[in-house]
Amino acid sequence: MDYFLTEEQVMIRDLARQIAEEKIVPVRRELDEKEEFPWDIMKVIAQADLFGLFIPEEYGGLGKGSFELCIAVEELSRACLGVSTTYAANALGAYPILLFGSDEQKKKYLPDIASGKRLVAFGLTEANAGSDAAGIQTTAKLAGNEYVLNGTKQWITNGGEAEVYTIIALTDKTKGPRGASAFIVEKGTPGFTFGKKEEKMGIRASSTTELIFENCRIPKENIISKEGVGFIVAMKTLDNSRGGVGAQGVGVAQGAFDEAVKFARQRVQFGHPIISFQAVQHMLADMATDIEAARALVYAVARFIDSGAKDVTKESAMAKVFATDVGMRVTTNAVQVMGGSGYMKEYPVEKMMRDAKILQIYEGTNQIQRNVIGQALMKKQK
Ligand code: COS
Repeated sequence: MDYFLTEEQVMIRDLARQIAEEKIVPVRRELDEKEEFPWDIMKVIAQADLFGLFIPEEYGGLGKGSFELCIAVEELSRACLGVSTTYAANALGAYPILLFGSDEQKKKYLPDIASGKRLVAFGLTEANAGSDAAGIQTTAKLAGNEYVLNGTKQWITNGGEAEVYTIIALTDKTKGPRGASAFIVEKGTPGFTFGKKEEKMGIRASSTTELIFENCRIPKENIISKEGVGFIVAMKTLDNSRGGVGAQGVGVAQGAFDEAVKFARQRVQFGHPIISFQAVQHMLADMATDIEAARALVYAVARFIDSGAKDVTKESAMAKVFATDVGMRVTTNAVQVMGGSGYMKEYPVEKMMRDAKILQIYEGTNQIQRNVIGQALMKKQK
């Protein structure tokens, strides 16, 4: 379907598609098997200027928005969710600075993020604070001109590989979410180390580690905004990034669908290509419809975010939940259409199905997204 992209948006899409086809597809299986971080591909993405898409020009970016970011994420996700997660998590890590950072912080960090010189990661989740994000226990105590951080963040995408970390920690333990604050912590700061790299079912090219803070002292100026607004920083960050997770769902679904159609045209059973059987056609028809509906919603929400709308919480949750459920459903059905072949590593759809599962879990489970949508509906009724 024609989404009336501008010439520039078509260029971004084509560039991301070219990187996906030429640089990612040939190595995705190996990256998955070896759990290898895709540094070579990150360098290509940096050279193509795609890290700076959503960063304002005054801070070295291209000055585009969520929409362009979603287009790039979708194309990379068509080839490999492990790679696209690495790329998209960088935006997630940058949003706290972009949305709430001071001009000095933006000047200091955003140009390197835009150029791809430094990767960023976002640290909110902890062992006992996943869906219950307000339950974090990591603390940041002011001591003179420094904050002292203690605690452990869990399952942090780009952990160990990123140079810059945006971290949510409690400056006042008695106040719950209102006692949380956001900080910038650089790799190499004494007292800041990484746990082991997690072994995952999917997105195995991406890095996932613990972040361990033991009396880690950072300059007072590294607080983002001010004490007490860390939870808002985290929630607004997620409001901005969840559409991108939706774009990952669209991309992986499209990638798996393309494989399923190609296979169904070639595979002959009972004397006919299996695509000629109505049972297969119906599955493919549902997959195609799902993908188009998900894409339309993700694009609409990304444009809504870029319009500067104040409250996008409900809509970004809708894009995330719908498009990632589509991602799971379509990849699962692509395996089904391809039968035994779909289950084999020789074809990419088994990896796509494994990869897609995380989309229903990270950046807030799809059950939490439904809570968020429900809460918003309740508020509107008041
Ligand atoms: N924008 C601005 N403020 C928000 C907000 C948003 N999107 N969502 C919540 N808040 C505010 C609330 O208004 C409330 O403020 P007050 O204390 O001033 O009233 C505060 O934050 C706490 O909100 P709430 O009471 O809804 O928090 P809960 O403890 O019930 O938790 C959340 C609900 C939103 C945290 C939960 O539904 C959620 O999203 N969990 C998933 C977290 C997540 O995505 N983790 C992934 C980690 S990053 S990969």
